[in-house]
Amino acid sequence: MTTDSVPAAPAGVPVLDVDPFSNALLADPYPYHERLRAAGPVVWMPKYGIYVTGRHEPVRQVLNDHESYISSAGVGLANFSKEPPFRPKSLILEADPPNHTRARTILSRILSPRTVAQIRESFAQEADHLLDGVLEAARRGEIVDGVPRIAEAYPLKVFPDAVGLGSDGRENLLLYGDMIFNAFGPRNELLIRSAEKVQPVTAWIMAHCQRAMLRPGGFGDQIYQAADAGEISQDEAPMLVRSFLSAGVDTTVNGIGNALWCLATNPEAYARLHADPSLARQAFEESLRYESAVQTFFRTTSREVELTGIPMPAGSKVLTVLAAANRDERQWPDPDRFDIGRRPTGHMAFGSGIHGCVGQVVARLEGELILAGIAKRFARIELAGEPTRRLNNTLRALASLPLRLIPA
Ligand code: QZP
Repeated sequence: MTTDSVPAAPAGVPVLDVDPFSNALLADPYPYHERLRAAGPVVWMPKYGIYVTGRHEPVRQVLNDHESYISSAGVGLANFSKEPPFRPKSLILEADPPNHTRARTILSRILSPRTVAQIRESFAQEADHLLDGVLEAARRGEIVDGVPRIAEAYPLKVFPDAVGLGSDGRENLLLYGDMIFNAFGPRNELLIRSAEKVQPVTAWIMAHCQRAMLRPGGFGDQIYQAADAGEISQDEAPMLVRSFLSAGVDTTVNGIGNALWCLATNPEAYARLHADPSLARQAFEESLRYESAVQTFFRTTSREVELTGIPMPAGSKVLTVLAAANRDERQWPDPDRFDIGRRPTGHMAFGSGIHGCVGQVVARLEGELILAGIAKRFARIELAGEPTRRLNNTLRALASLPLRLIPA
């Protein structure tokens, strides 16, 4: 975005002059989130000329009013009615009804609770297999890096298997995820650096959206079956497969990585989980609230609209800070406490409304199975060194998480 395209500060709106996509705020977002919530229900950020909300209630309002706050102008900083999208628009993410509805209907059928019942057994076996290997390493006294060894390994195995991809080249899924989640932010160093490798990665992704690359019966093939049935065109099918490959890996990798970090840094919570592994699902949910993998995304106003009494003109970009809403003291008692005993119903980590995460049943399944499998095998889980972060404009991501896992 060039400086002269940034709108002037509107009268009467609190101003917060920070760069939420700077390395400093991405590395340590919570003090900034507190300032954001304290400054007002909606604030203006002059650096990008955007409205920003970090309180639970206005975030919920924005995400539940898809007519006033549209997605077809992009859910990143870029306004697609003023600049071309960096890649062909997603048929589901960057769409409004009625187009969105057609795509959503297909994906929610493929990712239904019935599907989860069908895949649960194989996902559980894979979790057991992976964690048995980790247990052996722990018995040999090895320090395990929880990021590649668990958080990346598990989703990279089970999800592409379910989509129906072969096993070669899956590292492209992580590179692609890093790029597209950076691309929801400004064209800063992070985006420029992850986009340097974009050409071969995008070529790999698009090639693997073709029907011939997808095992019959898998999630990817089921999209082509929907095209066969006339629900979408044959040209749209690979684009919907692209949504699986865009949204299905980096999100759960970081959801699981962040959950491991929460448990390694909260020994009382881990002790409770170890004593009762049936808390795994709730523990994963609390980690989504406490360390939301997807920290933010945008909407664009379709008309002049008032949010908590603050008028915003048509065509405004509105940043919803999900991670800040998830620690809003107006919504949660003791929000900065990681408490696996709470049921964090209404957290915003999966979004809300018609665009709420369509894959959330699969994400929860993966999180539950990994946390339950760890809880059963290990008496304690401790940091064996300083974790390092992978900064990303949208994701809260770890680069490494050295763990000492003490077998039960
Ligand atoms: C990414 C797509 C948190 C969301 C922005 C994740 C996401 C969802 C969908 C797609 C990509 O359809 O490409």
